[in-house]
Amino acid sequence: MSDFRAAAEELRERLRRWSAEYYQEDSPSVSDSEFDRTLLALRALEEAHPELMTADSPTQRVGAAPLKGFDPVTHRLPMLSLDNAFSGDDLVDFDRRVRERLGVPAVRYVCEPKLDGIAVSIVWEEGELVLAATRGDGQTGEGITHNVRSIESVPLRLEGSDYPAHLEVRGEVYMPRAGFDLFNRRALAEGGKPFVNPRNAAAGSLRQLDSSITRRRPLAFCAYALGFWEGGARSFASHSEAMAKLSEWGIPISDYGRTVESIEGCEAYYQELALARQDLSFDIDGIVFKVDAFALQEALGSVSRAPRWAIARKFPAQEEMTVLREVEFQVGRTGAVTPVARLDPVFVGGVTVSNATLHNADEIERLGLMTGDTVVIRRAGDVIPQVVAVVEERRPEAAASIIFPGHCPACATALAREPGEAVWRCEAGLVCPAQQRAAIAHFVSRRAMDIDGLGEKIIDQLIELNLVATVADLYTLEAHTLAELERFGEKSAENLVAAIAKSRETSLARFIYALGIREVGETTARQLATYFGNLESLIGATPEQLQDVEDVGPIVAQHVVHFFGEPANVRTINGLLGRGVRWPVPLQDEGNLPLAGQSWVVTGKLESLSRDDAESALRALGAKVSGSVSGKTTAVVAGPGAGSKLKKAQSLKVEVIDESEFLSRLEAWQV
Ligand code: 9MJ
Repeated sequence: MSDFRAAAEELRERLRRWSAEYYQEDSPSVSDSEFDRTLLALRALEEAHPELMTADSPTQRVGAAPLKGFDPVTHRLPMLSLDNAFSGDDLVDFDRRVRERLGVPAVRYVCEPKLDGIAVSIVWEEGELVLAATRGDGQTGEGITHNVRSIESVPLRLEGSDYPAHLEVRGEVYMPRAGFDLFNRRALAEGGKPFVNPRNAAAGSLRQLDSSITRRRPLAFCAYALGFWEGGARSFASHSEAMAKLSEWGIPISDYGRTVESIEGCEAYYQELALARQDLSFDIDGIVFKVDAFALQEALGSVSRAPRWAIARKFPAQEEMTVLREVEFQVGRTGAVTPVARLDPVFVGGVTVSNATLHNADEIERLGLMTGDTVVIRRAGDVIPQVVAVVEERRPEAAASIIFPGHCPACATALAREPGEAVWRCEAGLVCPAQQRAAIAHFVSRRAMDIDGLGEKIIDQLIELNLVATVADLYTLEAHTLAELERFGEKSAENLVAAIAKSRETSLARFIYALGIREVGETTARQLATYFGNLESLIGATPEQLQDVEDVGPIVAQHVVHFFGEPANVRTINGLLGRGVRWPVPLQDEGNLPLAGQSWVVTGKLESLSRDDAESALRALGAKVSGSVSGKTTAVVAGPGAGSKLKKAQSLKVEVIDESEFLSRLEAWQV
């Protein structure tokens, strides 16, 4: 028994310490999910042993006690927090409870992104902003009127005239991502301490006693609830109606709010936003679902901390903390030396991460990183994991400085750095085994020559045994030689030879991309292929001619000229052509293609074909496919989950079509 008591007290102590770091110091030393897990553990313990419950347990509180230095503000209605759902099943349970209590077959819900900032209450009297406060412990918050007044998007005076005499609105103050990046860059440049994430940045900015500091922070506000209101002729039947009204009065509301007729709509909305999440201009950590009708909200009521009529479904955490064990220095295809963080494995953004790129020496310095440090890892969507911050409070005694090597770790050539560049390079070229290996790995990769079955381990063996020195040598490999390699059987040797043979039939664009010319990615390779039409013209092109190609500037032109000026590269190309690598000569004049001269954008998730395939189809029809919407965009193909690109298209009045319309047009164009 006393063991449980001691365990509960220890969990409470830990949570109190973390709460203070989070709410008072805006500098948490644990991730949100670690905090949530600990809180859940304590709650489970208290539920199983109710005699252990204490009145001041962190499980009984909504947020934090008011900070000193700010006037306390008592909320006329308590400011509640939200219960969490962590799965689709939790959401279905929520809906079932709601329907059973109300005795109805289906409920209309409002869906809203859950902003990751800090909750505030703002009061307008006769249309004038008179008071703003944080949530605090839900009953009493901190008066932060001056600070909220300094936020641009908060109206000091309401528009229109039909607002209640006393209007309290609740919402979130948050820092949009762009502002956060800018703010942190500035803080670092001025020798200050960056914030770990936009939420802490917003909280820290709002809790400034000096509102001129708040004014300089890029904060925004979004309303999501009515608080206490009275006076005037208005009444509101539903949340969605109230939000629309707030917007008319000039109060910012979410652009992404939507009403749905049942829980199935909630699930679809969740999936849509989960996809669009990474393209939003602000951080969200989940979706909030609310019963729309106020009469039904009232009938459902609240429990101590949270309303019964709302729930927040959290996304899997995108940030976690883990320990940096060591830094390895990898030499890439172009000789660039990249530091790679080796981490204690951590589950973040839906996958287990044990490596993260550190980009370059400047980045290590910017982060102030040492081995042994606890670091914040972020993995958003399918973006590669990043180390975004160091938790200095957790630095162990034995932490060690990270020393960037002066020589290539693969061939010992002294590293060089061009003026103004962040990257250190090994300039040994294909003499360096690391670059040789990377060049071959790139050449065979799926989007280049697409040779299946040639992993890095096999490439290493081929180089070591002197079977392959350049990519042209791949086409001389025979099955019986390959069968001798480690972990290779006759069958896999034959498969690899067949895959190599098949790759001989390629396209000019893939071939150019596969060569691995610096700064020539897939798009540039495609543009070069389209513009020059054949390899001879490209090899003979002058820098001026190259710069006539879209997106090719002086630097890329220089890299191309330099590449073809290297006799070794020309020898390799001749070797490839001599061994049968070829591509079809374009038959059709580009200008006659149905979408010639048009620019298209594909966004969101498509059902019956991948985004890549949709883009390839458009290109084959002569269109240029772009990653961003502008006034020059001809049309946008938008699937579910389309976010900022769709909005931009709508605001620019660019034509937007859905997948089924796109498919029927494809059919029409292809005849
Ligand atoms: C956030 N954080 O975006 C609520 N919230 O409603 C939204 N929070 C909320 N609603 C009632 N969209 C209590 C909290």
